[in-house]
Amino acid sequence: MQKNTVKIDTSISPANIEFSPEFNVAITFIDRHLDEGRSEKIIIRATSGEDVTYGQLAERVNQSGNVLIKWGLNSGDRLLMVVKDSPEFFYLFWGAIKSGIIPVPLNTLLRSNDYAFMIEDSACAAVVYSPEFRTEVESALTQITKAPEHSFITEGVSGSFMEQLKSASSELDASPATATDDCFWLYSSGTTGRPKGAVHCHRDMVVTSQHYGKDTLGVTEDDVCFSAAKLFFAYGLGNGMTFPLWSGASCILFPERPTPDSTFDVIERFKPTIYFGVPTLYAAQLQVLESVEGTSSASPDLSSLRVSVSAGEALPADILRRWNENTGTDILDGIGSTEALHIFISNRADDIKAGSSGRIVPGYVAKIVDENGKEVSQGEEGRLLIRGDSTCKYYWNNEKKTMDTIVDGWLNTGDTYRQDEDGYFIYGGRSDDMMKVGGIWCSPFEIEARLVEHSKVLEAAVVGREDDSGLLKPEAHVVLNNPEDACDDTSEELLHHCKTGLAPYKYPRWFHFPEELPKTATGKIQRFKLR
Ligand code: 3UK
Repeated sequence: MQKNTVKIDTSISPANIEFSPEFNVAITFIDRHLDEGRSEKIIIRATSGEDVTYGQLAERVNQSGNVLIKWGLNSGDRLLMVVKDSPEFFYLFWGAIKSGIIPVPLNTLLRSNDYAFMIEDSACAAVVYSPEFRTEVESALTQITKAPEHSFITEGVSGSFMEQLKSASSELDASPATATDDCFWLYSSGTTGRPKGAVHCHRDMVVTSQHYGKDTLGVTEDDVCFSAAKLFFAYGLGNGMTFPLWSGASCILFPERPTPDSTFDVIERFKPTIYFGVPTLYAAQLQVLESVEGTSSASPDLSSLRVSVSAGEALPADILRRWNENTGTDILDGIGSTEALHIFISNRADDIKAGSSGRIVPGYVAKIVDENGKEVSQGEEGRLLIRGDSTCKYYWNNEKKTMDTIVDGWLNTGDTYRQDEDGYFIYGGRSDDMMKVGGIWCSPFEIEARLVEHSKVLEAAVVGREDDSGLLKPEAHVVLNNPEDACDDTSEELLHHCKTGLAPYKYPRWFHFPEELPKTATGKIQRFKLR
């Protein structure tokens, strides 16, 4: 087989994917399109107004790789990216991979102490960030003892990455790699401890894009993908970047906060065929759709959509039903994870069961086991383990978590599942205390830790409680030093305290002020009693 190529045999299911012995994934995702005649086709439509063709993308990826090399980055070095959804994200990510540098896209909603941890944990050679995230990133850089050698702003200042890119050479040879060499990382949140860097290899994006993107979702060259979930999430990275690239399709990049109004506006203006959201956003969008019904305001025009996708947390059956009623199209719920890179159990356009996560995606194997690791019988709940060729090899710098999570090639999802009588997978909650809020990890311990920093708080317990749409949100039970402080003003004060110290989505939606918390004889808080 020719260097840097991949052979896909779709005559069998799951499709067989064969990699050439030397394989750098940037070639098949970026350079391949020039040989396939797509140079003039638009890959990126940025909502800021900029369009990028496949030809321009390939050229700028090469220029980007050359800038990174000029900065002194070497093969194997980590490049942390705090970058908004924009063409630069593509240039940096693929320019790094093509030159053997490991890009690590980070959640742009985090705070300086989170960034400080990841800068130190990754021992990265450089951090690159959009001007919007300057305050938090620069503050992180001053907090750490050993700052990375380089830090750069993507655009808008003299000497920025984009400025340097313009004068860089557009010739770049791919750094030699194999399909199973380390390629990029994604950080995933932990229950109590710090985020863990999931290390993915060159083949992983091919595997998810083929087995899920093409063979499950049916992305074709004619599709236009719009992901409300940002590129730094594994979910958004597939939806908004690797799936369109793999199929020769296009994507819409929207750097702002996804709200019902902003997402409807993007859909009306850019006419995507596939929309990728999360349950909380679908619930908010439905509120808008249902409130304009019977009024004189026009309903947003969503007629370009052929299908939508939901992931991040379970999609309540009622949201699917109402979306279908309001738009005439379906939402395909599927469960994925950062460790698996994308969705491994999913509904399909021709096979939907509302309230379920669907069936296994071809190319993956699932089993549901009891606490002794023995498979449970059909219908019984247990812990979901999966296997497939896109799962991360290990967590960086964290052997213990790696050993707990990846056992004999099986990935422990940490989720409780059962298979119903028809074989559909039904979500039954987490096996740890973590919760998903708006599809994003939220650790109750982290919110509790912030609450107890407040001078009025003695102790706190945070649990997940379902809102009106059946979606989990944090609820705080706070014991005050002075019980007489219990009032709405204190709730407001604590809310403000959380919103300033934590990522903006990690705040309790409800406050209660009990006199004490339920505890075991040994003093452990009994969260299940609060739930
Ligand atoms: C939960 C779901 C029920 C579940 C993700 C699609 O969410 C993604 O990755 P994360 O690492 O979280 C993984 C965990 O989230 N979850 C995700 N989807 C569902 N629970 N129904 C669902 N449909 O606890 C899982 O273990 O943030 C989603 C694609 C790529 C992803 N990384």
